[in-house]
Amino acid sequence: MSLTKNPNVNKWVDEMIALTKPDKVVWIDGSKEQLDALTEEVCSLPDDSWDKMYKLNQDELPGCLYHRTRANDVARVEDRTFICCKNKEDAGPTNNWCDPKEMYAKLTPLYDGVMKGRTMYVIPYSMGPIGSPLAKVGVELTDSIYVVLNMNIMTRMGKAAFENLGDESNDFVRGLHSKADVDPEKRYIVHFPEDNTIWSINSAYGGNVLLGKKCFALRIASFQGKNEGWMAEHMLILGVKKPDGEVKYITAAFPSACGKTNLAMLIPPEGYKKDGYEVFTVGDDIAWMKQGEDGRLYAINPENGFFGVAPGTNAKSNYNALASTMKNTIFTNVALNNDNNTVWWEGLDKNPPVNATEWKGAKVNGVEFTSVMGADGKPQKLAHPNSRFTAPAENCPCISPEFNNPQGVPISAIIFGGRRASTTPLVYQSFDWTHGTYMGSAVSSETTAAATGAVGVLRHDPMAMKPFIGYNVGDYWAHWLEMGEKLGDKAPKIFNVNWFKQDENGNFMWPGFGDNMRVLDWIIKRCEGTIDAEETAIGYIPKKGDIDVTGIEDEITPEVMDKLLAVDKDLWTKEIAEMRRYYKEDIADKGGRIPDALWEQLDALEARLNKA
Ligand code: GTP
Ligand code: SPV
Ligand code: MN
Repeated sequence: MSLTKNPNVNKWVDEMIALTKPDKVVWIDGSKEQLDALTEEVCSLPDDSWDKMYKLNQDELPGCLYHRTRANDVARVEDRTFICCKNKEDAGPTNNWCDPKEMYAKLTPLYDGVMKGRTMYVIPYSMGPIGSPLAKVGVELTDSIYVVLNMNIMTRMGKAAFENLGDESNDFVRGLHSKADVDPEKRYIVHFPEDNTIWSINSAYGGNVLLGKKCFALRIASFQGKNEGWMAEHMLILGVKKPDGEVKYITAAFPSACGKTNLAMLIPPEGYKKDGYEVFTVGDDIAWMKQGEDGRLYAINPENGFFGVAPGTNAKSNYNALASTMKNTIFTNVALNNDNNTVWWEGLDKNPPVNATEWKGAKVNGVEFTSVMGADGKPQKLAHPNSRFTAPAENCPCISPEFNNPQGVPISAIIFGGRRASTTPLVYQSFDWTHGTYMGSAVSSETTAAATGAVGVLRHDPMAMKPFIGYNVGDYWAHWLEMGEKLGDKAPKIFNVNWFKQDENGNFMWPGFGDNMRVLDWIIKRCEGTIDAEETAIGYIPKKGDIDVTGIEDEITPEVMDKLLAVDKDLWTKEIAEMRRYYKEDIADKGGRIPDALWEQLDALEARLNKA
């Protein structure tokens, strides 16, 4: 029975029932009894069922569950992701586009009767704290219990979301998901921004099916933000508590699998801890930001949990993330240790289980699995490189006391970054907001396993939003410039970082992780105006000795620091030439409406570099 009187919701749900023809419809109220019953049901499915979940060792990992997706369904599929608005130009050159009428006509037969013999779950959810002026409501219809249980972790799910929507509002995002077919050629992740609608079919991977996340909170929300005067960004939000007790809030946009979760949960090095520094997590992936009454930019995390990359997560690299996964967490595509029914992934520790099940479901008893070579000639992995945990934010030992603050937190600095083996220094600061917007537009990064396709290829990923901007990228940049004008001298300062610079031997030069605190420290001091900087052609960089290396002097000698902060004229000349090509060929020539101010920034950067 429906959980709301809202006729807009009920009419749409009825239409989708008529289309997908489920045997049964269950409205998700979010109660413990209902979720417990669904957990029992999904864990009692036969082993070969696509929705099958397993209970893990309930003494060591209470409330934790395990799931494997199909081997061809383990990451976001950008080539099958569409923005369908009336005018092609409004989708712009970074999106696949199709006319909405045509796309509805193409997908309707795929959904027709797709839930016959299945149950439809109606999931009401809020992105953002219930009652926050920045929060928004979505409803996802799905035939997957795995999706319901994940949405329960990632969003504020249940009846309260309908109470927030009210009995009349039509301002909710309509999501329809079905996992009908394993054929990746029939997989579609489709957004209709002008209809507040998302249709996702034939995937079970998180980024494609937890529709509150990338689909709503970035692609649809970025479009809403443009129209309503706020911003939806692929950014973590953290608070740094300083020795004087003040907390400074920072957001950072890095592409997928480039270190947001890690930075958001950073543990400062010993010296900083002793001085009283502490880091609090507000969010690890998405920020919704709006100007507050005092004129500053405020951010909320629309999510309620972390959908984090498992490999590489360990007690040393990210203690807080690991601790977050110790209860009520869902693990997807990691390996099972069959001796004690717990989970394992590469980088967790140096003891891969021998009696294991690898991520595709094969038992590997008795063999040293990591010495088995795959078709690519590389050692096979027990866990998929994009295996993930879905963990409740409340589990995080360093969750911010402001996590549920409906007003959000005031942002002092915005950081861009990516994986760059060369060229980009460890840190630099923009001259102003407009220059910072240029810097964001110029982010490029080596690709990772978070999306299907080749890994390690340098690609442009403006503001780390390339796969997530729900409209024309040029208009998106214009929106950034407009926000800067509105914020004026209260705008956050803008920085760029690169934790991934490599030496001649291809090793990372910077220790990263907790030691990134040393860079945050410089950034905060720049925001406070308490530290000077060196002006270069590309922006402000730290003066010699201004990045504190106490405790890592052996590794980060002055020579290494010089290399980390170097602005190499030849490399930057190439970078600028590539940016001209990118702006012109990839964006402007393909209908990207680049604001004049950004072309001027590129010209000015080139002129400064030529003079240097
Ligand atoms: P998404 O969830 O896909 O958006 O990823 P993310 O940006 O949150 O990335 P995450 O923090 O999960 O890190 C991805 C990978 O980068 C992991 O393998 C980390 O171990 C690695 N990583 C994170 N921070 C650092 C760092 O400072 N230095 C180095 N070298 N690696 C890092
Ligand atoms: C990303 O790829 O940026 C993620 C994981 O955060 S997913 O939700 O799958 O998009
Ligand atoms: Mn992400």
